[in-house]
Amino acid sequence: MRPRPAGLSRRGFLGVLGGTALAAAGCGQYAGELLVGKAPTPEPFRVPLSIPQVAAPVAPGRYEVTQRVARVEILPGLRTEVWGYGGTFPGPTFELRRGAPATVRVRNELPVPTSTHLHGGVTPSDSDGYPTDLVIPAGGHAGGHAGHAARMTHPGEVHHEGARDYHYPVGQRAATLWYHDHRMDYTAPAVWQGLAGFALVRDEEEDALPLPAGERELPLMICDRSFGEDGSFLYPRNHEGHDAAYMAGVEGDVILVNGAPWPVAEVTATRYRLRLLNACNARRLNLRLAPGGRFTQVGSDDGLLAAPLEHDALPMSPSERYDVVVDFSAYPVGSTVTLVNTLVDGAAGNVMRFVVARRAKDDSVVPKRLSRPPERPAPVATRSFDFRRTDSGWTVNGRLYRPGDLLARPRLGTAEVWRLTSDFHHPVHVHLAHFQVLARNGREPAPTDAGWKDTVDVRPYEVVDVLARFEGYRGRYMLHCHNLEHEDMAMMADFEVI
Ligand SMILES: [Cu+2]
Repeated sequence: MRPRPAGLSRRGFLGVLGGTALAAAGCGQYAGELLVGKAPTPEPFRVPLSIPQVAAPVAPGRYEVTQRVARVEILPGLRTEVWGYGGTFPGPTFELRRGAPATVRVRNELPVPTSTHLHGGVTPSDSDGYPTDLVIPAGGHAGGHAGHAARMTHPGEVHHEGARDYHYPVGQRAATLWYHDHRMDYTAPAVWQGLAGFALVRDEEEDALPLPAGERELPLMICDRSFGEDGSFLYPRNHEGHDAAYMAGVEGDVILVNGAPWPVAEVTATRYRLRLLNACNARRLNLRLAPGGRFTQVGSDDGLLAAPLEHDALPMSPSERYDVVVDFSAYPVGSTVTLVNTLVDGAAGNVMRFVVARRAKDDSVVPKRLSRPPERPAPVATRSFDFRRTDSGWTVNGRLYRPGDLLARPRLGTAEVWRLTSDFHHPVHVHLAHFQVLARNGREPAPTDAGWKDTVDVRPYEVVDVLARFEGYRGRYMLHCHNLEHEDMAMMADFEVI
């Protein structure tokens, strides 16, 4: 391992780290730097898969959730302190319906401020989880917190004391969304500590499809974590800010699905719908089924495809989602099917296992026509966004993020081509605007780029053109790298829909 320079502030990490380490990381499949855990590695495929609880409304269209510290068993026999929505990791799943607005009151009982972003949500600007729009912990704890420096305040910071309401009109198509913390400078450690969950939007178009449902529809949040000897989450952040050894991003050595290490799920020999989410801070995945098999993709980040697509492998950068159907009747009863990540050898190359337990009746079908997604509108402008490490850090168009600095002012109701370029692996996420990938390096995008998306994997020295639709609301939004360490190190930019 490289020696770790001590005590570097967010803006002080430069200079210390030579170009060599980054160059080495950039040319491989690894987006981040591995943090080696100290707890005994659990035996894979022993812990049963669990499905997050569905949030119950307190009144029609109204939810309340409290962010709090909890101690949960993740590694068998050990306790891990998590920061969870509802005290769970993942947080509860919000089942939303198109056309049914929802208000979620988030109460903060954590030792730190928070800001909640509904990822993929077409949300009014003031409920979008802007990084300086903060819920200050109940009891007025607005200062520093254990192990971290006293909190900097940012110009224009907004404070909600103890709790606030987020308003979600839910005017969008059925899709697999997720929510997570989005606070300025601290998103990566807060999400690592557990602040993430699913939000599933459903609609009539989806209801009419005979896709697998009920117990045969599994939301699967995949993330990596490293653990201390006592079972605590390890995270390489020193008292002054980011640890420069992890400038590329933090990768854990234990793979969790819905908060369980390398879990196992019993399935019947029927079709299952898997809603896959890469919720890792920095780790990219390339998912396959072993001993073989195909994924039938029915949806992308932000909704159902027009028609299903077959894939042998699913490349997933942080925050991308794939909505797929796997037909377990293709495997003998009694056999096992393992979801693997082919980008890495060893334990972290496993994700989870399915055991095909018995035959069962299956009325589900994947129809040839799934939905009528919005057409691609004609673009009215082209803009370029370059994601790059410069002498000042991780930048967008050469700039470190400053709240309020606008890089673009697209018009509501129009579409634009956004050209995304990079020097490294940068999963680029755009708030509000859904997009389609038009081209990679001037050529046809990959079959796995299909559909309306909000996050695209921009690989080292790649040029990715996307067509973004600015629909829904005027106001201030952002685009940023969803490698959460890059994001915290200022690889973000604001735009305003006018
Ligand atoms: Cu990045």
